Amino acid sequence: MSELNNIALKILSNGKGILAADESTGTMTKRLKSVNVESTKENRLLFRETLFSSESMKKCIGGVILYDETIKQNSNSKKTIPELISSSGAIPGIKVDTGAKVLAGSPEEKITEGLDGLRERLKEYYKLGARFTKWRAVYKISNDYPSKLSIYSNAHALARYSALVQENGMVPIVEPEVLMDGEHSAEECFNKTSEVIKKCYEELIKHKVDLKGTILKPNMILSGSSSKNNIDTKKIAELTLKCLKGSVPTEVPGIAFLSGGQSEKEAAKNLNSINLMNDTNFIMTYSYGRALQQSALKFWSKDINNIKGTQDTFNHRAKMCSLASQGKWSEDIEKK
Ligand code: 5MM
Repeated sequence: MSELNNIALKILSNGKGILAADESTGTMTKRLKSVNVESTKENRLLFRETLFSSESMKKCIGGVILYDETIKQNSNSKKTIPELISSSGAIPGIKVDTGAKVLAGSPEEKITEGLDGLRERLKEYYKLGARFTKWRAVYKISNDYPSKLSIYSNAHALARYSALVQENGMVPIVEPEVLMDGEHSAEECFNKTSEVIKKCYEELIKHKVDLKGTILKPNMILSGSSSKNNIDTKKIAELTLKCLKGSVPTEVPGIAFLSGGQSEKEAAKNLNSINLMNDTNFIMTYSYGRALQQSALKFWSKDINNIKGTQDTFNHRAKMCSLASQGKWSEDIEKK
């Protein structure tokens, strides 16, 4: 088994998933402002370090995606942040794209940038302790979108990124996020997501990426957030599995979903339904940002020195996600 495949399995197996704590400073500032906390370097570190030293890191979190600022910081215990994460048995990862920018040729859409100088940055991140990376492409759904241009150009960038990451001894997370925004139906989300994912693998294969050493981070198949035709969790699981079975090559070891604006509870419930029905060999787990952090952030904002209370709140969420990744979550456990 290849070293990269081992890393991917270590991150995703045994009821573990990924904590996406890679908000860029702009996004983190929005999150902190929403709970009336000033977005200083110290506060961003304090919140993140509080999560990274929680008990649930040992049982529920296989990998943490960091942002450039955080991977270079030291924790209170004088360990570097990657050392702190590794000390609980989790693997440090790093977001390496530089953001989604206007796509020339289709200005309503976005192309993710960051390929220039990437090889050099990867070498630096490896030295800092990263063993996996993340690159996120975003697609919106409407009558005309995503366009063929955005589907192709983002897939091409994801493939070039993945090849460079493997060249440097790390596992690339391939994140093509079809956004929830809009009035579209779940069937439209299914069709567009399938097209997007198939194109990504077409490009990854062309670029000779070893699929066994990659992780897919997709959206679940949901109806648009402004749609009036919501589908139930069973249908979400059915469509999500059908989409992934039809578009993801079997060599890929695992799939770690993004939460994409679902509530914490929805994200756990839907992942649980997916695992109850999972008849594939793919590990199906989480790579949640908001759906792991929201309640903890709210709690923390009331008293940023209440480390224990914040960690208890985070531990509960992490446990719910971990149970969901094994099909063992329930409404009753959620309330405890
Ligand atoms: C954690 O948020 C990441 C986005 O940060 P920027 O937009 O600032 O770059 C994001 O990529 C995240 O990893 C995924 O979208 C999953 O997060 P959610 O909150 O959707 O689970």
